[in-house]
Amino acid sequence: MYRNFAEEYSVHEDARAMIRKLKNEGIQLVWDRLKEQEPQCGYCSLGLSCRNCAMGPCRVDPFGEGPQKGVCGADADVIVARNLARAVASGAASHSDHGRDLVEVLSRIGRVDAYTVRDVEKLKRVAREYGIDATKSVEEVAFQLSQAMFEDFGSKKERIQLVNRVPKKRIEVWEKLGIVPRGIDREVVEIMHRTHMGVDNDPVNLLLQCLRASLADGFGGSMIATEVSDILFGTPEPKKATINLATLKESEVNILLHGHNPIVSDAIVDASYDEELIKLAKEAGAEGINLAGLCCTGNEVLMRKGVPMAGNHLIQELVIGTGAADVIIVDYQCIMPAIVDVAKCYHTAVVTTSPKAKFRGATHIEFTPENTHEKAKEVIKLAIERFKERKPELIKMPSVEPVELMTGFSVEAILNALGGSLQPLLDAVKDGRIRGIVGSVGCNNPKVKQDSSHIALAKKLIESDVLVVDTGCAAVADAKASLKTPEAAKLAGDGLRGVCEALSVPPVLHLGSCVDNSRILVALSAIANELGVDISDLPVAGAAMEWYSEKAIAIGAYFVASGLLVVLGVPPPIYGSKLVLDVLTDKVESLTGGKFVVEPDPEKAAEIILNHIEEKRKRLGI
Ligand code: SF4
Ligand code: MSK
Repeated sequence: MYRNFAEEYSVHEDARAMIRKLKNEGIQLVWDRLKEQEPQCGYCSLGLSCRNCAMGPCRVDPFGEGPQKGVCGADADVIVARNLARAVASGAASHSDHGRDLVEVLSRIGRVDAYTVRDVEKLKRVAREYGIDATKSVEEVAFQLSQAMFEDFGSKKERIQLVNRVPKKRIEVWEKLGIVPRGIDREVVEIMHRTHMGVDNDPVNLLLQCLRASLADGFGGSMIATEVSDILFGTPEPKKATINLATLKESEVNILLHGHNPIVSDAIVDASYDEELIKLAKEAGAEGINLAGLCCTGNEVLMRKGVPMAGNHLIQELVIGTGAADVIIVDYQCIMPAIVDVAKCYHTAVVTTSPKAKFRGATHIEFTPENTHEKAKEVIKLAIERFKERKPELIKMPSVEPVELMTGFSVEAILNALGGSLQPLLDAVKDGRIRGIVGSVGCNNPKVKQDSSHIALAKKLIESDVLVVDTGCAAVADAKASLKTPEAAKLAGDGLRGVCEALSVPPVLHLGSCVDNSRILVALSAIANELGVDISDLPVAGAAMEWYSEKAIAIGAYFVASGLLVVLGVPPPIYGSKLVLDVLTDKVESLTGGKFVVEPDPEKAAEIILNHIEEKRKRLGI
């Protein structure tokens, strides 16, 4: 009998129950594959391997005994910086291509019936920022805004539009460093050019381009994704919902919504109310149609529609193990190819929807803005068919109750909760009831016990009167630990507790998905503008304790470029270069006011953040 590692892999009983079940059924999981990979390549972990050309692949010996240069002559500093830059490019490209897909839908408003503008006020507000006459028809304004946003992706502009939201002082910092993003695609392409053999061989120059491309993500691709999602699907408002694997209902047809972009999932939510489909489900023996989210697509529909959330990144294989997941419909990003293999052991259909994200062994049902209604119904019908094929002997739901949470804290919703002005929040920060604000973001990584670091960090911070705002998988982790209910205020220090109780809000606010980290940038820019200071002066920080994705590197980089201290709980592959490490964890602070700190221990990470916040408070004289 092999050892079952469930308790070591996750802090949650729903996950542990499924790990035990799947292991007993002999199914390989992400943690098994990690073990198979160990020991992982030391050169790659340090960032010291390069395969950018056919003279290589090359490696630099970190102990100074073997080769110190690649075949072309690139040394450790250049190789590490180039690798990091390519990771930032990939992360920025992922968020931004997601944003572009939304702009494409925006450009078709009035020409396709599946989509409409649900927040006209926001459409007009954002259009005015782009210098568009917002008095025209909704269709015309939507079209013009889409065209203006497409321009942000190109290479004709000197600066993308939404960077103008930051304080003037911040723009000046970026101008001085030559890192104002000019075009979203342009900055990503320029990284790919500069990291080709024989182009940019100055590691510091490469790192500056990393910051520029990351800003093109934060204030470009990601911010556009958030703004257009709000325009099309509604700006989130506070609402209650439930979370964990118990949100799946054994008696209903279960459809999991996985990936990142709300374009498809929003249509599935609408179709799930279709009387005829509900009737079909009942004829098949189900009590109804139940939806549950995974990862950031889950966050999108949770924030806007209160759709229950099954879990975050490391739950995606486990959810299939309930034996009650009839369809997992995916768009793109963070979808492990392994789910197709796990699904084969059950009756579950994995449905891919995007021409740019196909999986071998999955059912491909391609969604376009023109066919969305019809395809959404097709997916639900497929789920009903699969429901009939369930294998009762393989069904086992975890014996836990769904956890309640409060979600929907867009910047607009936070302002509403504050009575329309930032002043009450600023007063609480000034008088010390709230010591500071921390954005806890990013993924799960099987190298970290699932959710343990996210939760420990959030608890320590709120206990110390620091307001936590979270997104992505970190947000899901905190919600499962019941930190997103107004009652969780009793875990906070006296000051934060008083503020939360007065406003009836949780001490950990859910701001949304990964692209919604742009909401944090918007909020911090507004606070800094209100106080007449730079973002880097604020008592704020970021943390990505369990990150795995290149997107998280891009997010961390745009936080640092914006002047924030960012704690990473998983070491990035930069330790092969003293210079790169030194720049990113120290020297960059004198340039942007922000820097990275690598600290896997959440207690120590919290200490570092709290000291940083107190230091900033002292300098602000508050
Ligand atoms: Fe080797 Fe240089 Fe080619 Fe990289 S670019 S693989 S270091 S020769
Ligand atoms: S889904 S990027 S695992 S947060 Fe955005 Fe989660 Fe990280 Fe994907």
